[in-house]
Amino acid sequence: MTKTITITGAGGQIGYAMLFRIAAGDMLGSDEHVRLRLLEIPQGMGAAEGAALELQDGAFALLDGVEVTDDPAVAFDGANIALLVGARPRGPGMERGDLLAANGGIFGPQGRAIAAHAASDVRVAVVGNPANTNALIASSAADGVPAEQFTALTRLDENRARAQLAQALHTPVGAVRRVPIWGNHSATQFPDISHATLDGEPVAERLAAAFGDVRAWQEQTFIPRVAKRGAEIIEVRGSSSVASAASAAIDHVRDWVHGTDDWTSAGVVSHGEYGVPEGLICSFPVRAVDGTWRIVDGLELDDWARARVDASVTELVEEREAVRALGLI
Ligand code: NAX
Repeated sequence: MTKTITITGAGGQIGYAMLFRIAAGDMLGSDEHVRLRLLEIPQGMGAAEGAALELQDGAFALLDGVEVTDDPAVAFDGANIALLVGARPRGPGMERGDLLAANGGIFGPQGRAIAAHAASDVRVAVVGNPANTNALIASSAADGVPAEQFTALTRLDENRARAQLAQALHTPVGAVRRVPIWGNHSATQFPDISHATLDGEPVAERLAAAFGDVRAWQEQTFIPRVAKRGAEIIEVRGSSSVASAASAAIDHVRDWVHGTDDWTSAGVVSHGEYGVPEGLICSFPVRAVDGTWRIVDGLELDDWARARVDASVTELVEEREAVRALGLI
């Protein structure tokens, strides 16, 4: 049966980078037909309509239709997958409260439209920043939809972390696994290499041989490089991460639907795991089993790692308090 995929902000950069890969089957597989619903605001409609024309010209065998709309009720009708990419960027002089309020005005109504119109099995992945708290706002507004169906993208951070670790170990990235992101998709995130493996073997000794003081390397080089990679891309490319973000969003949904053979990372609702307050959308090490994210349990966090996780979780708590004070959740 054809799957309905809704992409918000589809006329933007990340939208443009993901549409053609989804139509080609990179997300749901080469035997799954898709119908795309592109949601934009009036100013973005032209770009989305142009992308729809190009999708038509791609003659994708798996693409059963494309619809462009500025009406969330139409966009989310029957949606099985919703990629919430469109968000309000931080403008000059905008405080964090202003940013959260502006995004609440987007993600609250979208959450309500999802509850009213999407398929009951809808899987929502929020890309638009601040992604974790936007996902929380949408989930809170989506009465009757289990919070487990709302997630925030931290896969780009994980992919960056795995790639940096692979580079440090002079190895192809595919061999490096178990580098989860904990916390918020922000500069406070904690990319954790303490469980990392290379071809299934722990990397600790190799890192010690390469860097001596591995903790110092993590603190001074690895973590800042990963957490500030977005800024580095802007500096070098002159524009924010686009294709890598689209690719990570596709990885996230593909794994969620088809399952994982090892850990990955996703912002998912906390039920109190690892002491993270219940209800926050927090990034954890996860596996996808039977179409559901499961937080990897029983991992040891030493005092240093615990402090890193706590710092990022504190930021998430503050964001939640701010949106609560604004009446957005
Ligand atoms: P663009 O500004 O190119 O595109 C955003 C699009 O969203 C625009 O076309 C705009 O018209 C549309 N839009 C705005 N409000 C909307 C609404 N209410 N309904 C539907 N569409 C709406 O930004 P782009 O580079 O595509 O980035 C999109 C978002 O991804 C940003 O919030 C960005 O910060 C975030 N990112 C998140 C990442 C992650 O890992 N979670 C990484 C990449 C990226 O920074």
